[in-house]
Amino acid sequence: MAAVSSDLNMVRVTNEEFVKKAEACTPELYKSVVYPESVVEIRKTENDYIEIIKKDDIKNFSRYALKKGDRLCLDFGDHQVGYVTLYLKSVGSPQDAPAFFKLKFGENAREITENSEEYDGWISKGWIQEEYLHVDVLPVKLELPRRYAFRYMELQVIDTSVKWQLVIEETFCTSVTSACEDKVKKLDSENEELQAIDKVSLRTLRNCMQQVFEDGPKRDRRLWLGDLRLQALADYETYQNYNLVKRCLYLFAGQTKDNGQISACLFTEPRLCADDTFLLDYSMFFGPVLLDYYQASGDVETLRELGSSAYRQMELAGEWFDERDLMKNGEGFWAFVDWTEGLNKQTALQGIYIYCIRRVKKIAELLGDKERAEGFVEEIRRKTEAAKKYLLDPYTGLFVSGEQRQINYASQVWMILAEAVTKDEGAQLLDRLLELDPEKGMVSPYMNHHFTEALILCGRKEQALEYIKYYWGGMLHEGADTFWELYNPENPSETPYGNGMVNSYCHAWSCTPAYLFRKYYDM
Ligand code: RAM
Repeated sequence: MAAVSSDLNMVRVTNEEFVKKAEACTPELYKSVVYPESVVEIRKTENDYIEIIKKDDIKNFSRYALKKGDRLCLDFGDHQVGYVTLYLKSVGSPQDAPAFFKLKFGENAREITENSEEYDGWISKGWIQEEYLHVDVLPVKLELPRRYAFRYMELQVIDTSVKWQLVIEETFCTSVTSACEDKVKKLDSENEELQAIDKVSLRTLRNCMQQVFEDGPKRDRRLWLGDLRLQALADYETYQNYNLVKRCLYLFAGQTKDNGQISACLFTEPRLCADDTFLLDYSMFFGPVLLDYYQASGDVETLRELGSSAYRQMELAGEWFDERDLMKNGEGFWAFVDWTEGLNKQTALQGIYIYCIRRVKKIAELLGDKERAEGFVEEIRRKTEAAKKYLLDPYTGLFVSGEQRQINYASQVWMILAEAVTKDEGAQLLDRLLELDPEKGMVSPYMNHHFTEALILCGRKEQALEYIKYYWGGMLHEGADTFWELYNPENPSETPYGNGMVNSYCHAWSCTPAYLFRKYYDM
C-alpha cells in the first residue's frame, strides 16, 4: 500500500482576488448529444482476452424486451464524458412491481466484465461507475444526475416481474467539454499510425477539459498540478484554451498552505479547497506552468501577479537540500515522478529542481527582478555541480539515486531535461540506460512522456518517434479510444491502487503525442 502524505492540520490561506480571477475564467461547456451506435456483447475469454461482438445496429430498441437477468450493452462509438438520459417503458401486463436494474459504465470493454464486489484496492470503490436503480412508475424519462466517462453502457435487469418486461425506448449522452474542436490544426502527416495516435491523444485531452483540466474524467476528476503542466503544453498546440490554463493557475495560487506552498491538487466544488496532499515536484512545477502559459499567451499581467507564488515554491524546495547541495530523500508519497514501485526519487527531484529553477529564473528576468535572477543562476550552478560530483557513477556513467545508489530511468531523464548534462552527454546517458535497462523502469505515460522528450532534446528524434509508436501505439493495439493513466507494456494489468478496476482510461497526462508531433516535428 502506498503511503499518502497529507497534512491534516493544514491551515489554508485564501487570496480572494485570485479566486475571483479564476472564477471569471470559468468556461462554458460545449454540449453535443450522442446516441449509441450499436448493441454489443462483451465477453472475457478463458485466456483473459476481451471479445466485443457487435450484435445489432440500433434502429429499433423495442425488440429488446428485458426480463430478470437480461443484459443490454450499448456502444456509444467513442469515449464520452457526459450526462445520460434514458427513456424507459414497460411492455406486457401492467407494471406490478418496481423496475430494479443496474447500470454500468465502462471507458473500455474490460470494465463491463469486472465484478465490483471483488474490488479490494486501497482507493475508494466509489469510483467504479455503476448504479442500482428502482423505478416505481413507467414510462419514465430518467436523467442520471452523475457525469460519466464511458464508451459502453450496460443495463442489467435485476428484476421486473414475471408479467412485464423493461424496454429502453431511447437513450443518449449529452457530452460535455471545454475544448473547441475548430481550433485544432490537422496533423500534417500521411502516416496512418501517427494519425491514429494523434486522434486518440486529442480525444484524451478534449475529454479531460472540463471546468478545469481534470486528470481523468472517471477518476480523480480533479485538477493536479503535475498533470496540468502537460495538459497545458498540449492545449497550446491544439485547442488553445488559454483561459482554462489561466483559471487553473489562479486556482492554485488562490489557496495555499499557510507557508505559501501550493498543493498537489485541489477541489473546486462546492467551493475552492486546496487538498492536503503535497508533492514536492508538483509544487515546484507551478513556475514552469506559469512561464509556459506566458510564452503561449503573452499575458504579462498574470505573470506579474503570480510570479511571487512561483518564487515561493522554489524557496520552500530549497529547504530540502543538504550541505552538499544534494536533495534529501523524503518519506512516503513526498514527490510523484512516476508510479514505478520502489522508485527512489531523490536524484530525479534534484533534476526537477534544476529544471524548475531555470524557468523561474526566466520569470525573474522577464519581470526585471535582476537580483533574484542572479541568485537563481548561482543555484543552478551549485545544484548541477553537486549532481555531477556526487550522483554520477564513474563505473556505469549513469546517475544513481538514494542510499542504495539505485539506477533508474527517472534520474537520467530528469538530469537531461534539467540540462545538467550537454546534449551529447545526454545521448550517451540514454544509450547506456537502454543497454542496461534497469529494473526500475517507467509505468505512467507521464514518465514515458519525459523519457520521449529527453530523447528529442538529445537529438534522437527518430528514436523518439519509434518510441511513441511502441508505447502509445501499444495502447492503441489494446483498443484504446483514449490513452490511459497507466500502461506498462511488460505488465498490462499494472496498477498503483491494488486493483485495476479504478484505473482511469482517459488520463490527460497521456495526451502528449499531440503536443510532441506539433512542437518538435512540425507535423
Ligand atoms: C493520481 C492521479 C493524478 C496524479 C496523482 C499523483 O491520483 O492519477 O493524475 O497526478 O495521482
